[in-house]
Amino acid sequence: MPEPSGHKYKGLKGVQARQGLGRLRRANSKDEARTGGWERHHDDEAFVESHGHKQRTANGGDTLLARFNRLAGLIAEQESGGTPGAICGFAGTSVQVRLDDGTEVPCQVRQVLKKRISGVKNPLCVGDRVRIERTATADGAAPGGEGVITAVCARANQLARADSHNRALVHVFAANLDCLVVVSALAEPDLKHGLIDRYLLIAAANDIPATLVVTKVDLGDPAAPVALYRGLGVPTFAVVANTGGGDLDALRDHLRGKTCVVAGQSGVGKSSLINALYPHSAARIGVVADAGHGRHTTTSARSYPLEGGGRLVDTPGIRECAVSGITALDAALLMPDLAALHHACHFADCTHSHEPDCAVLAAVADGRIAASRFASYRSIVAEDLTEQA
Ligand SMILES: Nc1nc2c(ncn2[C@@H]2O[C@H](COP(=O)(O)OP(=O)(O)OP(=O)(O)O)[C@@H](O)[C@H]2O)c(=O)[nH]1
Ligand SMILES: [Mg+2]
Ligand SMILES: [Zn+2]
Repeated sequence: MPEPSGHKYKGLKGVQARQGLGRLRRANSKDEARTGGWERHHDDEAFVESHGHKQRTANGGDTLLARFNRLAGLIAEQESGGTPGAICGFAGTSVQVRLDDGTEVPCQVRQVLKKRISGVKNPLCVGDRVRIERTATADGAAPGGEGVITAVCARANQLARADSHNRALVHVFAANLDCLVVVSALAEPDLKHGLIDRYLLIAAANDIPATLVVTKVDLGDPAAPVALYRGLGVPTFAVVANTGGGDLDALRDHLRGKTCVVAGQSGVGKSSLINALYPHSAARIGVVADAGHGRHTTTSARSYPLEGGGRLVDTPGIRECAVSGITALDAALLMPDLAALHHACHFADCTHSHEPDCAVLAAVADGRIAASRFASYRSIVAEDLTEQA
């Protein structure tokens, strides 16, 4: 179903395009129908029933996130004790929690907490800040080893995606991310604007700041892509990942202390990059292990500490690069170069395809918007977003 046309987006004029959907939503908070769909979930039947087909056209992670944060707030009011930590992985039925002193404790999730956040398939994910209580060991020794998660904190953001086989399902892969590091080789394999632009859009839609790393710059001149993406406000670094050249030191400084997810096509040099950046980190194990075959062995996310602070989250969720859960209009508003001209189009809900007096089409024609960016937008709309309409 197409969105009704009208003035609903007029309030977005002048809103900076670097914003994620969450903030766009808040600027548009009256528009309830649009915020319903992303949180639709297969075990949330009541919600599905009450909202009907409208959800198919709605989008974004904000409602799921808002609901999670509401529940987390309620729980926190009653569960103030315990030791704070963050979820760093899953092992069988236990959740690995890393305490602030670095100790890792395998934990169970308190039953009542599980119940309260029902309606979400995977209520807790890597990156969640939690509180735990230590459970005494069987031999009566001091508490240690095992614990129970009693409360979870509100999330700053989350990396979520509609299931590729069932668009009604939402998977949350990781929470509280500071950076999505998009890795693309200049050559071998060729730089793919479509892939970079998709990852940047996924980051924007999930409210996660993105950084671009162009690898293999020993094989050519990265000036054009570096200028393009820096011009879009994306911190961009040109490196030789395998021998450690280029902007590698600047990249390490940029990432210091951040919790990152690294994304990119096979063979672009992700493992080489992590090796070069963090030669002594356990992070190498997870990311290096996926080289070549065996990439399906990692089924759940895991986070690793990095030298100099920060964490690297290894999640299979980022390997599939398709935009989902947003409309064409959202996509245009989340791409800063298109969004900057959106207000100048004749129609407030212009999709920049066939409309008269379209400022975006005019800018593509005279080169103010890069042809590659507009091609990405069109292909995202045509290939990624149509099935959800
Ligand atoms: N010339 C050149 N080769 C590189 C560079 N970075 C990585 N390579 C080579 O590219 C190949 C792939 O690098 P990997 O680090 O395994 O790539 P990856 O992204 O981890 O690949 P997957 O694990 O399959 O996803 C290796 O042979 C590297 O030595 C670079 O900056 N320049
Ligand atoms: Mg690798
Ligand atoms: Zn337009």
